[in-house]
Amino acid sequence: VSGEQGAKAERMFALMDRFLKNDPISLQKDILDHVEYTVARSRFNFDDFEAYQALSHSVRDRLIERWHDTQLYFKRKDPKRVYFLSLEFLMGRSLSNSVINLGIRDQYADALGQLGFEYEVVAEQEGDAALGNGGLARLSACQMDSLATLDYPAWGYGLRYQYGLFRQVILDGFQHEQPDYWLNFGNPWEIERIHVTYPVKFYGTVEDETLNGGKYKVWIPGEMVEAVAYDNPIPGYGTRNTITLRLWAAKPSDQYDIESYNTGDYINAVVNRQKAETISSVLYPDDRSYQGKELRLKQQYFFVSASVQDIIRRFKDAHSNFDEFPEKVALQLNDTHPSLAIVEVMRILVDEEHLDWNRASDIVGKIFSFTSHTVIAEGLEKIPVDLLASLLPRHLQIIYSINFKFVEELKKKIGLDYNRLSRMSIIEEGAVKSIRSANLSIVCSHTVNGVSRVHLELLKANVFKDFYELWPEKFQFKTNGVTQRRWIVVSNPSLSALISKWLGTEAWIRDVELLTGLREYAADSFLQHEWKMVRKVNKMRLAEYIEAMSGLKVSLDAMFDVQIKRIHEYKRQLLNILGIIHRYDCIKNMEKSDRRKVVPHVCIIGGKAAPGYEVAKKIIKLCHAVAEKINNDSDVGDLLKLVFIPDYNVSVAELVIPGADLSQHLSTAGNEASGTGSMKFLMNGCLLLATEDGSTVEIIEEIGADNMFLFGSKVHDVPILREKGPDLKVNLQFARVVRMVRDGYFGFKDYFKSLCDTVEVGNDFYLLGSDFESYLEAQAAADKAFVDQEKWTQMSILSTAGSGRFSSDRTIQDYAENTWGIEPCPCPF
Ligand code: GPK
Repeated sequence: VSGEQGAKAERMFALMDRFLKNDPISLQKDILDHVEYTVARSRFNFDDFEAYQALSHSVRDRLIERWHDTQLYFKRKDPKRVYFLSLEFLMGRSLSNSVINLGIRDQYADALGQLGFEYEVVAEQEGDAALGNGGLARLSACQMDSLATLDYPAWGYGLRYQYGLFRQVILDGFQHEQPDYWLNFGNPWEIERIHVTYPVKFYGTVEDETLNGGKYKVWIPGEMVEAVAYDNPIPGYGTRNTITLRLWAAKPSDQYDIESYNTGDYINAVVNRQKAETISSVLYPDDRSYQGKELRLKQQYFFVSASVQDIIRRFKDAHSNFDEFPEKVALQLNDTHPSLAIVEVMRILVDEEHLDWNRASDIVGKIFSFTSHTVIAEGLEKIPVDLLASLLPRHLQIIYSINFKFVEELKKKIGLDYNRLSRMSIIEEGAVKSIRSANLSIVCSHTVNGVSRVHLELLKANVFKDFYELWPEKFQFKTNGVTQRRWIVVSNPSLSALISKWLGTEAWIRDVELLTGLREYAADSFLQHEWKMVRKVNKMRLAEYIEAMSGLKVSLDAMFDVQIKRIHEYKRQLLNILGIIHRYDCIKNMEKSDRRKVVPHVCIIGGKAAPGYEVAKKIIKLCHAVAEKINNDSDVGDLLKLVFIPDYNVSVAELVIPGADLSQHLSTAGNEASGTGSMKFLMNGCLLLATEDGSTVEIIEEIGADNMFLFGSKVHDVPILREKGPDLKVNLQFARVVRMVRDGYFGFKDYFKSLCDTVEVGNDFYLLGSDFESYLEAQAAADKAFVDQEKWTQMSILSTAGSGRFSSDRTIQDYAENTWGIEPCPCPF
């Protein structure tokens, strides 16, 4: 830049410290400045939380520098970008992740130390950002980290809920839900963009309009709210690239009022205006049942409309011809929740940009890709037509048109097979006429992805069979992955240091395949010794947490045996608890002299139940009732303990996973689309006890079946077993433990009756009874392996060594190359 502009830029440049410095003195000064000017506390007197606030603002400054440079660079280069649309992002804490990705963790730890604070204690002050439910939402977060690290020009789009996933409080062993008003303590990780706003319309009518001889539809809305952008910078590791997660918040609109002010009731008019904000107020806490609620549909459309407007605005800043749109834009639908984006793009192109229908639909077909995360048909989302007709009348018309053209084409290909036509139609006729979001997504996307190999096979064979037969080339899979930055480097710093020491490099943090280099040393007694020490320290940390939380003292010599994930019948936490009852029963009936041979277990279970999911809530209560009995039985002592970890979330996972010896993944085969928790345990050298479901099948290929404890019916057995009906040869051990619960051995006899009914012969949909024997065998195999600590440690090292394929870096690179068609765009400087 030259001339006046250039002179101005130069003067600005000279006035600013370019860039912020990261030496210990500069960092200390920065922190103290933020204590004084941002937090407004005295620099002579501030506590751990205020230190956290100041520290995070100082980190934020550094993030912003890189974020500006990256955004400017992307703008200049104008590469094809991917827009990742997801209704849920489970980000957890940001501080440690940021300083590690920025490469300044140790410098900050030193700086804080000089100021008399301990880094770990300060970092613990941060609360979790829990804008999601479970695996699907955490996957989005891991993928954002990989997108940034691999320098892809990517944007995440979502909703800025004021209330995240509920806090789980346990009272008398029962789950209670409390609101998570997470913004109460401020959020230094977001940048409010008060000028980046878009109007989002709802309700109203559609009218015809003639303009320059063309006929168009005009949507006259009945309500309008404003979407305001909140940008969350996402730093990559080992790169300057820092991308954006843009979350939308709803605000009342100034252009259009919900309530007219003419009535003279000013106070009520203002109060009604404020209701607009409810759209982004609360996350739905049930991730699998679709209730056809208006607020949920409003949330979906709200975030999708704002995102699409933003994407089109950015495109139009640099281009005038929409035929170039697919060369610049890839839109990724994270499950069907954002599927209205398809319709919104159509609406804007046709109604507002006045493209003809075929041209618009051609563009749409080139930009969308869709990933499914579910296996079962009942899990597929449906939108009642009545609801859509009232909330988004124009979108309903567009969906009808899309469907009409699709069905016409389909008839040409498959003839008048009405059963098949009606199965494939986007519209479901029936008692409640509804839109099948998955059908809409498949019809309008160029690619449909599954989240593991078996998942794709199941989709092809079952729920998406008709579509697979029609368009086999559309269907792919990208096995899920998790980010080793958060799941090793942040959560397990000592293991991370040990790995780097033995590999002689930190390069695995970006190039995780290098972990295979550990295989060479798996039998090395020096590595084994150090490995065991690291694991012991992590177990100690976990034991301290358990004691602080529940008062229970646990033995570090015991096997820490963990199952943490959302509570669902298909994930079979009940199988685990029944197994624990069996273990308890065995110990009680054993000769005292035999007890020496028992491998002591600390069984740890954690997870939230959806507030309306009765069976899941009973499982939580049963876990507490059993724990109460076992933990107070002095006769059993350290041989068996059962702990329920309340309020399981990302930061609890970061603490629990590194301290686990064994982790359990018990889904009935064919029910878990992928599973990602197992990958985090694997990276941390925890052994898996699992069914051959979802991504476990691929984990077996990578680390070998002899390096884990597998059990249970296989994917293809399950339908046969279900078909076959009640198994007359009921496992006696299973019948006995269920009977113990039924008979009130753990109290609450009446309350547990319906829970016991779910696993009774003839009713046992998730096949706990049929898998019980094999489950106990796998448990016994794990116990046996644990006795040989040398062998166990070797298996543990081999688990970490084989975990590289399960990095989200691999998943994202595959998406980038084979689904989105985007290339890295590393920011220089
Ligand atoms: C799948 F369908 C859903 C859902 O609503 N929520 C959710 O967390 C999970 N998922 C799957 O259950 C896991 O198997 C999978 O690993 C994860 O999504 C990410 O794909």
